Amino acid sequence: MLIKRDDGFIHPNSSEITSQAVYRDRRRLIQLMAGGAAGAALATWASRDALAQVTRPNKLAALAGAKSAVPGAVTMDKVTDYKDASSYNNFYEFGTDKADPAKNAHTLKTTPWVVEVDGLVKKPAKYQLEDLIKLSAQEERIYRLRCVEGWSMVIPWVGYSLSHLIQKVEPLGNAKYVEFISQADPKTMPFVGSRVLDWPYVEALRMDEAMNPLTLLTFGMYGEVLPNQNGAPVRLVVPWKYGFKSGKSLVRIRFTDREPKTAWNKAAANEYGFYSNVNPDVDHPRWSQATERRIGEDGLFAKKRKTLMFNGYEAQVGQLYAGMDLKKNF
Ligand SMILES: Nc1nc2c(c(=O)[nH]1)N[C@H]1C(S)=C(S)[C@@H](COP(=O)(O)O)O[C@H]1N2
Ligand SMILES: [Mo]
Repeated sequence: MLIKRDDGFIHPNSSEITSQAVYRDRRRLIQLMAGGAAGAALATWASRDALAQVTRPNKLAALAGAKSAVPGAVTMDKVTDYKDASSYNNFYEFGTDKADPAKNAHTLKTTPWVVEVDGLVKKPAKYQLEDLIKLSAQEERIYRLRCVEGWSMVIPWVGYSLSHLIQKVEPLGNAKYVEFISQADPKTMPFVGSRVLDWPYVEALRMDEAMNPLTLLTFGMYGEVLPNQNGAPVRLVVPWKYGFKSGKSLVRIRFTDREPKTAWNKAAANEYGFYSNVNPDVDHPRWSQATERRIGEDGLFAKKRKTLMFNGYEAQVGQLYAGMDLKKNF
C-alpha cells in the first residue's frame, strides 16, 4: 500500500520497502550473474566459511570493510589460507628468505605512523595513520597478487581506492607519476643497510594507473589490520602488476613530473622494468612467466596455473596501455 503525503511524496509502507529491498538484491544478483560474477560471489562466501575454521593464535585488531562494488574485486579462486599469506612473504627490509619477514618483522614499530603526501600537489599533507584510515570508507576486495618469481596468492584486502587520497591532495597539471616510498629504519628493520637494494624501497605508478579504482591503499587483510610482514600499517596493492610494485609500510607518497627510479629497476634494469605488468608473453630474462604456483597448493600433484594477462584484470586495466608496446615497456 502506498501512503500519499500532503507534499505529494508517495511513501511505500514497510512491507513494500522490504520487498523492494529483496527485489533490488535479486536484481543485483542477476546483474552479477550476467557479468559472470555470481559464482565468484558464492565462492567468496564459501571460502569465508572455510576461513572461520582456521585457528588463529595471534588475532590482530579488527578492520572490517563492506564488500567492494569495484569490478574485478572478486575472483573465482579460493582464498589463500591466512597462515600461508602471512608466512610466505617478500619484504627485504627483514631478510631475503620467504620465511624471514614473519620471523623478523615483529621489531617494526607501527605506532605512531605518519604518511607524508607531497610533491606536485596543491594540498600537501602529513597524515597520521588514524586520519588516513578515516579518509574514505574501508572496502574488502579479494585480489590476486602475483610475484615476479612465479607464485601467487588470493587475499581479501581491506582498504580504499588510492584515487580518494589523490583527489584530496589535488595534483597539479604537471603531476604525471606517483612515487611510493617505504619506511627505511635500520633500528627496526634489520636488513636495511644490507646491499641487496638501494634503500628506501621505492615504487611508482603512472598517474592514470594510480587513479585506476583497482589500485588499493591497503590497511588490512582477512578483516584485520595488516600483519607487519605483509606491510603494516599501510601498503599498496596493485593487482595487475607483479607483486614488487605493491610497496609495503609506506611513509611517503610523492607526485612528480618524471618517471621515478624504482628500487628493483635500479637493482637490475634488464629484469625489472617500470611497468611490470603481469604478462605471460614476456619472459623474465632468467625464467618463463607463462605459469605460476598458487601458495597453499604446492603439494606433489598440484598443477601450475597459467598466468593470465594483467593477472586476470585485463577488462579493468587493458585500456591503460592501448597503443603501447608491452614487450618494450615490460
Ligand atoms: N617495502 C617493501 N615492499 C615490498 C617488498 C619489499 O621487499 N619491501 N617486496 C615486494 C614483493 S617482491 C612482493 S611479491 C610483495 C609481497 O607481498 P606479500 O608479502 O603481502 O605477499 O610485496 C612487495 N612489496
Ligand atoms: Mo615479488
